[in-house]
Amino acid sequence: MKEPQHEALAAAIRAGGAITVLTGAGVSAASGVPTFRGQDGLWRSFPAEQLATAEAFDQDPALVWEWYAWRRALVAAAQPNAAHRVLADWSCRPDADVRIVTQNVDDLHVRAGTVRLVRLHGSLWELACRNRCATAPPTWPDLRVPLPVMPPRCPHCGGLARPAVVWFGESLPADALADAIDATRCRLFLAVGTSALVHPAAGLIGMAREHGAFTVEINPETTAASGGVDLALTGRAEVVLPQLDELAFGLPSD
Ligand code: BJW
Repeated sequence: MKEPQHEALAAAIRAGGAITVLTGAGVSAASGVPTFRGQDGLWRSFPAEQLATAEAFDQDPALVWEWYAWRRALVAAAQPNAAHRVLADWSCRPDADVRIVTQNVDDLHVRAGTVRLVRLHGSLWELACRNRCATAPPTWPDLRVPLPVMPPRCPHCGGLARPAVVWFGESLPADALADAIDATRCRLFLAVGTSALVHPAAGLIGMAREHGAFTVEINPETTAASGGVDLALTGRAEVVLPQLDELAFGLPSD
């Protein structure tokens, strides 16, 4: 990758200053985690929009939990890929001001060692009481695969537990959204592996541009964001990010 635009982007990454990277499901594709809206994204022919809602859960908690149990097993067996590792390295550079804002709930950024990570849509590895009972904490970790009881129960009130993720129609965690909006005040904003269809996350790209950031998309496909960014790089995250890393810092990250 020696095109002038890649060299220029690598130079901008090397130059430092505030850099924010918004990630989506495409970043985990090379780890074997299906995207939501890709050809492999359907689970038993259900689009995510039909399962990732409180209404779907209340109608058929066993079905929705089956989807999450399948995804938890798949992610537990997966490993962070080269894209996660490069972003983790950037976030750890002592001279860097790099924040990663992710829509992903798989926690592969966490497992890659990312610091300054904002998780907009929660985590597959945390549960919450569906009834929001007074005695349960807002969320609690549960890494067990498989879960011993399906659907899992709230240990405090005995009612149903739910995955602590953000479903359609639900508000994002206020602190995470505030951190993400704050991160749009940056010099360089990269949107990697997201279809940019789901709001408010998708709106962060335009917000960053309004704040004067140079905005870049990295995606093998054209997306809802492609026309509105300063530079759209066509390619897979696990290929393009290591290339940029090598151009910027000289050493392959693997
Ligand atoms: C690769 C690759 C490789 C493949 N390398 N790339 C404004 C306008 C319109 C609607 C709304 C709006 N504001 C709010 C809404 C409503 C709604 C919404 O956005 N709807 C749209 C679908 C129209 N948003 C909400 O309800 C949000 N809540 C909210 O705003 O509350 C206030 C409110 C409520 C009601 C009305 C108004 C305001 C909550 C959104 C929660 C999203 N939750 C999910 C599920 C999380 C839990 C779970 O995982 O089960 O989050 S949905 C799903 O989509 C998941 C993802 O994080 C999210 C984004 O998907 P992502 O990451 O972009 O994945 P894909 O599959 O779409 O794309 C993958 C991309 O990767 C593709 O482009 C590939 O090409 C690419 N790719 N291989 C790089 N190797």
